[in-house]
Amino acid sequence: MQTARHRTSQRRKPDMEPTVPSPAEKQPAETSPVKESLAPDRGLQTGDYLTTGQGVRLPDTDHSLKAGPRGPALIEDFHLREKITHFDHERIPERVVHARGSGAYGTFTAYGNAASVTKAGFLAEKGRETDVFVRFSTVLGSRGSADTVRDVRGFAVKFYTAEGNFDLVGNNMPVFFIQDAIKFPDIIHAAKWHPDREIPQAQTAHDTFWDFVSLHTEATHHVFWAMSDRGIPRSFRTMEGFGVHTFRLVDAAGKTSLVKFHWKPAAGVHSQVWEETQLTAGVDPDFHRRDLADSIDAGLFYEYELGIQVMPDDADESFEGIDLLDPTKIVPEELAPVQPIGKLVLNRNPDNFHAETEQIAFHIGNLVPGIEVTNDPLLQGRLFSYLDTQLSRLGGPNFNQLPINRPHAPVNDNQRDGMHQSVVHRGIAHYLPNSLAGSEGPVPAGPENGGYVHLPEPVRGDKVRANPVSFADHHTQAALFYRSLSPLEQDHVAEAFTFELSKCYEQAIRVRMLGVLANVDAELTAKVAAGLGLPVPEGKPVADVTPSPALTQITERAWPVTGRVVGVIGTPDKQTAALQKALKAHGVVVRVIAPVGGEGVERTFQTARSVEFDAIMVAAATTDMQMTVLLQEAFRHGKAIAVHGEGEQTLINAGIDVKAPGILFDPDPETIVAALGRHRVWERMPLLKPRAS
Ligand code: HDE
Repeated sequence: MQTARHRTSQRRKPDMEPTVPSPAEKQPAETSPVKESLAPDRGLQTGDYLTTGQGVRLPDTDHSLKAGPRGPALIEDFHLREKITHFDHERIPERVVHARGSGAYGTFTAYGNAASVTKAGFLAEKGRETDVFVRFSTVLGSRGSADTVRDVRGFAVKFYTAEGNFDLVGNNMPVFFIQDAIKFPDIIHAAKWHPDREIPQAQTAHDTFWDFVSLHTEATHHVFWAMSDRGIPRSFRTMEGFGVHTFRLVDAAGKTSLVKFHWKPAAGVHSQVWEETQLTAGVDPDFHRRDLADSIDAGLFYEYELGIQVMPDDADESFEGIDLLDPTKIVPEELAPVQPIGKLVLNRNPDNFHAETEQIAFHIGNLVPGIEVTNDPLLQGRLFSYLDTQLSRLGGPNFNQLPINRPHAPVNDNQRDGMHQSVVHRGIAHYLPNSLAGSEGPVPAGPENGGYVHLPEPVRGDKVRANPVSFADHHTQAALFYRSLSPLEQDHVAEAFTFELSKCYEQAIRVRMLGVLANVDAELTAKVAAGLGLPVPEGKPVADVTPSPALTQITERAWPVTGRVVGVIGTPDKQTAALQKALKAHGVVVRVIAPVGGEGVERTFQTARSVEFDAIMVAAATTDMQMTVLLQEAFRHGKAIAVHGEGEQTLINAGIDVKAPGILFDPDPETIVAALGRHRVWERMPLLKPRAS
């Protein structure tokens, strides 16, 4: 039987048509298939007919060549062998960390004020626009794991600048687990799945992770971030990004500063709640990547500002007592404000996940003049790792020729040959110095011609395997972070530690980790110990810290609501239709949820789940069990619920207290927008039934 696809292609080009091109069909010389195949972005997918990889036209791709209809298959079937062989090799190794990700293209526009600290043109030149590709990722899970797990998120940005590629390969947390790159294999071995069964997937709630962390206190500050709401972002649109390390910027006059890079989301920093993340992982494992792609398709672009904290480049490379080479420390924004230096808008989806998002190769050593690295020992090791890992992931040294990795600046590197070489290099003198290439060949560029000249820093020291003493305090900034959070966020941290440690099998690990917490904060330790049913250990909690208000994400501020999703239960009437129109004008996505499908209905009672929506509007009476669950979850997760007409009865049927905060009767659009802008109805959260102790 023929497939639909086969029939379609037959309709377009009936079988009786000649399979060899007529003279009129032959393409003119300037667009010959040979030339097209050399245009790297076009690939080989040209012409009207299905062909083999060798360009031979094919009459049938559904039946292998057999000795009679009942077989056996014949080895001379070059089409069968080629098709299956290619398929057998379609996958490449996933990234050893950050395997699951999704990305988008965008434009970065410089404000120009960074000229005071760097000569890097894409930052210093006011109004200069630079193409970028951003890949967001989780760290621990495999490529097919869920988006909404508790984990660090990667925030890697490739700037295709006129001076060459610059990669800012950051995370959504400003600190890291370890201080020295040599421990990276250890922490990742401990954090990923257990090697015997490859479980658990994409999470840290297991013995080896907490074993490592409890034995290795430099991870303490980082796990506080991971256990906080930062570990479960609402979307990539609502998370900050951090360069983590301190970089050294050089201005046009050669003056240097130490800086930390920050991405500030225009939409504010918002997270899911824990139960919501778990439900989402089942209902829509692609929640974050879907939101990114759908938002861009709808023109609801993600926006961020790039900012820098600027610190003087003093001899001891520290600021206000904080060692700037220690990647487990932040510089509180109150001590060094984040100064915005440019804007990033993500405005184009990739066309092909494999070619673009999967094959993009970031490298922390992709630097341009005006940006230098520091001696942060974590950063130093990364300078080795990123190039190296591409050799096994992308299969050889020519991955820079892939369209997604190719600089938007001229490349003339004298590199030749190697696996998957796609350039037909000309000439014989691919070395320097030479007297044969004449004016064709590349010449070294001094600083006057934009050459990258490393800062001539003196380097001297005894060979040692040791850390500076200033790296030794592993607890103060964990306390600083925890005590800067709102009480609700602090509760979430306590619940997350309790949940994760409860998932360990070994009691000794729980006890040891409680001992670590006891050296940070007594109240937190008591809460976690109570949850675990363990005695509160003695410790030396951090005494006084000055909190950093910039670290809390629950504030009075109402943020822009672009891309937020409101679910409307019931067929819209005139009143709700007007409300929907007004919400859409704010960039809110409105989805109608009706008993069955029909025009304008995007979800049915059977397919809708609460986790897809940031707020709900109930405009119909129903006792449908799934709507009851949806409303109860939305209520429990602190989402605003707008009520129209018979909708009140639906809430009562679901057992929801209609007098609770955030139940909005016949609200005008501005009231809903204000509620969405605060992300959740925070006042409702403490009133929800506390967990039985
Ligand atoms: Fe990475 N990291 N990393 N990392 N990292 C990789 O590179 C590594 C670190 C980060 O979307 C790998 O191409 C070492 C810090 C992101 O493609 C690998 C160390 C930060 C991504 C690698 C670190 C990051 C990676 C795996 C300790 C935040 C995803 C595949 C010295 C500032 C990039 C690849 C993408 C990916 C090594 C620590 C961020 C193996 C050895 C700190 C966002 O090269």
